Amino acid sequence: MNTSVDSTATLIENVYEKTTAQLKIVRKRLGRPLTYTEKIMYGHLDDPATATLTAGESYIKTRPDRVALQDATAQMAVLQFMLADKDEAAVPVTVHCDHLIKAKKGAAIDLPMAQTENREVYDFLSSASKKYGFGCWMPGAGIIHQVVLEQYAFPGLMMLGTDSHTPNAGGLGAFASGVGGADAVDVMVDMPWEVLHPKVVGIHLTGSLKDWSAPKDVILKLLEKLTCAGGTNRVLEYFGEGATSISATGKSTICNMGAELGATTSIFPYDASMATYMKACGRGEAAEIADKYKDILKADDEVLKNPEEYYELVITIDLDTLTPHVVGPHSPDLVSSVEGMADHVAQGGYPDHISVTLIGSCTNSSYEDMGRIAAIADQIYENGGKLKTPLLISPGSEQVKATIERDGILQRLTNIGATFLTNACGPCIGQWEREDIDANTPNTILTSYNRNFPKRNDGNAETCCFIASPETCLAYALHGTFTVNPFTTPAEGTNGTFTLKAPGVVDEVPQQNFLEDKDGFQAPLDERAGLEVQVDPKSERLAILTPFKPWDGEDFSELRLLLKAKGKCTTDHISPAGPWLRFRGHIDNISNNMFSGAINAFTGDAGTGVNQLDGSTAKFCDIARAYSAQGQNWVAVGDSNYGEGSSREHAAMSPRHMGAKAVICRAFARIHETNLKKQGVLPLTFANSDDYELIQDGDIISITGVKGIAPESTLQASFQHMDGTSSSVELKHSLNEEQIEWFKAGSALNFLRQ
Ligand code: MIC
Ligand code: SF4
Repeated sequence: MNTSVDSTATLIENVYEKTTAQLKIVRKRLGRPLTYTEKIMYGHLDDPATATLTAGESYIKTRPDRVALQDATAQMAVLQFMLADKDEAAVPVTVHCDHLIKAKKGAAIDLPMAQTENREVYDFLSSASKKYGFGCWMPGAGIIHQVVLEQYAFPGLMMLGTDSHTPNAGGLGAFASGVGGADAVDVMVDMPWEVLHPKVVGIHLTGSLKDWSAPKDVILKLLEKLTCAGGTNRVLEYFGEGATSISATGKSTICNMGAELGATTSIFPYDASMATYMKACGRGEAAEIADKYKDILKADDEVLKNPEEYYELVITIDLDTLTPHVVGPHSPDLVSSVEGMADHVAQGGYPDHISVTLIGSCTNSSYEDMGRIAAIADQIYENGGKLKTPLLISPGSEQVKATIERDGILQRLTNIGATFLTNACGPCIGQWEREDIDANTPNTILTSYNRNFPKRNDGNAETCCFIASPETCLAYALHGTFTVNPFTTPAEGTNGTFTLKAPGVVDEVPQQNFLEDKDGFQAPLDERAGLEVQVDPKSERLAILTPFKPWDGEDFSELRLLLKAKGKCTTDHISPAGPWLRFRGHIDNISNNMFSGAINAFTGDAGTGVNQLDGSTAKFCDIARAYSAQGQNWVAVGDSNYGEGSSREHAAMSPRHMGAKAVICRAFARIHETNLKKQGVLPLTFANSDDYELIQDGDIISITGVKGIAPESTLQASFQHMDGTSSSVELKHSLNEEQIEWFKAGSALNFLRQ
């Protein structure tokens, strides 16, 4: 395969022709109308004639069309790909350098600093891209999901990204799913991508957004209805006249944050807004081809007439009456209306003064978003108003940044004091070197990002992060507090007070199209003979991987309990980002962060427990190293929706590297459960969820049934307590036959290399 072919006409035509041919086969088998999600999934099946298609039960194997990797996860993905010994990837692949850039002073200073600081990682990714024929977007070019939207996504595409917000491309009608690096490597080495056949939830949008309400409020409302675990093993498929009324980038905001519900992906059917966007990005040809294949790019008419019959569940959101919302702190499903915010903050005891407002990120940095906040900025500027908080803006890409600069939007925002950060993740992923407050000071920030887990932005557990639409964020920035309703409260201006008006309709896309900026793009090379990947053997940031050991064929006997985590245990709790991002390519060094945010159920403390070898209290990573040094393996116990959040496979690789045999919890989040399976750690759930309560500090655990493990088999665990008593519990797993082979081989990659 020539990997330099990107979203060219040929690739798109090929995808549609294959989808059409495969759907014929599947339709004959099923004899019923299909949702849009099913059309893309079934159009990409590895074996449409025989695949078992039971939503929520069967695993399906599909052949995605492309893969995107971001720098923080690409390092492990590429290191694993190198172990597979291939000359090139089977599908087009792009690498995006976005996560490692720190935000401190603004783009002009921060970007060159990042280029120096992360040089060896960028050299590694750039040299690997050259050797294997990947496209590589260098630092400053933009955030993975925004660049994918601008350059590669199209309706009907199926793609994987090593980042949980990959579903952002659903705003252009793509089935785009976030996965760990090992899943991406499967597709890169020409193996199918296997996933539990998701159930499809229909989200019926009626009416159209009014006044201050924005696409963000649609997904915040859904988070209120479904909560963070509500999308697990589900696809959220939007439809209705409300869906058509939202711009493509607005749709992307909604799909992007479907990740906060744990959804496999989120998707909108093809419509005119998507064609408009692709044309403005210089991809009018993609829209023309999509127009020819309209029928496969939406749900069948029968489905839309009787949605209740064909979707697992239908949720209706009336955009006419939807009001602006704010979520947080610490979880994206803690939802309040703007009207209720003063009470919400008072009841929670959160600081009501907003210290900093941050707008942008992969979620909300479109041309339309920037236009809407510029319309608010004009009112502030013209009335001589002053923001009560600093305003930091992270554009999603150089294309957006250069275009808003050309069109005067950037100036309108700097008029009110906005600082523009690099086109990168920055404060969204703990790469924010804050200078305005001292470490550990309780404070509140407001962002238009997507995640707000503790320490997520500035590494300070005392920072309460709230999330809202860019419009709502800026309105609050004018008042600097949650105690007032920013839409109805007058603010001081030079000639008396003024009250903000909703920004109204602005251009969805620039009238003169986007300024194309491919300066930061290293195109895939066709001539690659003799090229080498650069890794310094003495590096503390990158280390060539050694394959994990295969399973020894025995049941697990006398394992230590490393930790019992209580409550939310996201991948940010298991393997935090921020300063640790620098070790994403070095498995041993990054493992020093393992479980540092996890709350010990026995003490309520984060990141520490008792080392049963000497009774001392220590960091979980140090205890694990001590157990490993004695040849003792261990188990981690978790609560519900364990591993929610990001796709980082480090949250599975570190436990594996440090001696974990199994993780046992009430329920897993999808990506993390797969990551554990891929790396050879058994993900197990309590058959009786209340058995979680039986686990005691210092337990010694033996698990039987590992030897005879088979799809749907159960395992038995005995927890030997320190007081001499013991508890026996039944455990379940969700491994299928092939996944059991991964476990036996020691990892999916070992299995592939056999
Ligand atoms: C995130 O938003 O949490 C991240 C950082 O983009 C992660 C990926 C990572 O940890 O590198 C994600 O969403 O998957
Ligand atoms: Fe980057 Fe934040 Fe988007 Fe993750 S959510 S890709 S860290 S901008």
